[in-house]
Amino acid sequence: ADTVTLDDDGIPVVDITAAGLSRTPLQRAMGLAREHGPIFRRRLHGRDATFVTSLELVTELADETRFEKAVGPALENVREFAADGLFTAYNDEPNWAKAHDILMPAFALGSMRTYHPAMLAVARRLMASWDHRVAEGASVDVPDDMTRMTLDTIGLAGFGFDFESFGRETPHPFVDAMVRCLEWSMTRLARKPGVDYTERDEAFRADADYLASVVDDVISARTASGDTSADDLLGLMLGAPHPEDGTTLDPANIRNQVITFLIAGHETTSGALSFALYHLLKDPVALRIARREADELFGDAADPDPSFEDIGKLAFTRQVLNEALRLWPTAAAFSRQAKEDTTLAGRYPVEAGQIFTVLTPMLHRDPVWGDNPELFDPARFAPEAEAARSPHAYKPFGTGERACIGRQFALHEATMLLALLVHRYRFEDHGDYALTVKETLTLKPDGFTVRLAERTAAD
Ligand code: MNH
Repeated sequence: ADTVTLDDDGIPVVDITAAGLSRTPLQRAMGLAREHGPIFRRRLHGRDATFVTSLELVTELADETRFEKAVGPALENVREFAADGLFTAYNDEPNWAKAHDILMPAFALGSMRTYHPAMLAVARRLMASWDHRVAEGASVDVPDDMTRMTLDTIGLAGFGFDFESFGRETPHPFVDAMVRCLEWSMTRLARKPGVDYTERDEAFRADADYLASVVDDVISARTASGDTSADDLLGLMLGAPHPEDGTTLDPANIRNQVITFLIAGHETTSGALSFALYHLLKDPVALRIARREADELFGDAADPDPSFEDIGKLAFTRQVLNEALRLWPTAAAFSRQAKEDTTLAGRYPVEAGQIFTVLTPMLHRDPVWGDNPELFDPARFAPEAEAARSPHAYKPFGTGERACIGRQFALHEATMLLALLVHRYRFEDHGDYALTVKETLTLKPDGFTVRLAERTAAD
């Protein structure tokens, strides 16, 4: 049983040491928020983490004059294998601003146009694989295949490197090693004092070394080709001078960036697509609207050939993704620290450096979302509805200067794939799937399979 006390400021302190951290710490924290309110401290083996969930508090934490990104305990663990890569760099680490400035052009709108053909090519790989499944009457493992798709996409679009995930029975070993490294980062938070974790740490080190060896393959494939003209992510990392001081990234940092982008560039998008398909499977009305939108764009084409501009027309499909990321933001927490002594919500004194972790799925269930926040409803992201709501009510990509750099990349890739899939297939909920969410630092539907059929005139 948890022990609950109040600290001097009236914030509930929930000691969960007796029960320990479950295999689903994020969902456990969601439960604590439901019970103890919009701000609470979770205490585990004497270590505290402060979680916040309300629009009121997050609006303040998003104020960049008073708060900034914190590399919280979980990201400190990720630093063990991503070091000063963009995601895990400290704000004041010079390589953050340097890499940010050098890599920003790769995420401008014009760059999405250059990634579009690779994204479409990989979407077609997925459909070719699914067409075989249709012919066999077999089901597909949705998160596994979404991971194949997003890994191949970031590999090809960002690095000109082909993971060939659809040619494999099981996911590329990069994925398994990465998942174990993320799991290690998550479970390390739950360690009990006095227990020997050497074996786990050695296994982690072996996985991290393997990830680094894949990174070396990716880099040497490019350097061996002698191609220095590519303006993709890797081209910028290897050769682009900083716009102001003309320096380039150093080799150690390049490795950290490659590993960061290979992971950040596919793992969360894969989960987002999986949750979106799950919700479409369970919501025939939304599926019908998404399908009509895709049909209007693609007509009867057996193999549609969407242009870059076409994807911008898939407004409802984009709303489906937004809504899936509302209920299950796949990078489900981010942390903020005070830049100076301040007060939160006019009543909680805060010391400089103090860290708060935003529990995004609960922010996304704040009363601002109405009285049925659990309901999947893409209409919440109709333009009028969005305009009427605070921008701080929705933070699946984090906030401020350190928000997600790959947001447009993810949304372009995912919107296109979702539209192609609803255009091509009928989905059968053959196992009457009940959602369980698996946590490996990021979120994915666990054991989610569907059976596919070709669409008929009646669909
Ligand atoms: Mn992404 C930062 C969520 C797709 C690369 N990303 C973040 C943050 C969130 C996030 C949340 C902020 C973390 C923090 O404040 O500590 N990202 C997502 C989600 C998706 C996603 C939910 C897909 C859906 N991200 C992508 C893709 C890429 C990418 C795709 C690359 C191609 N993300 C990053 C990088 C950062 C980041 C790099 C760190 C940016 C910075 O700190 O400068």
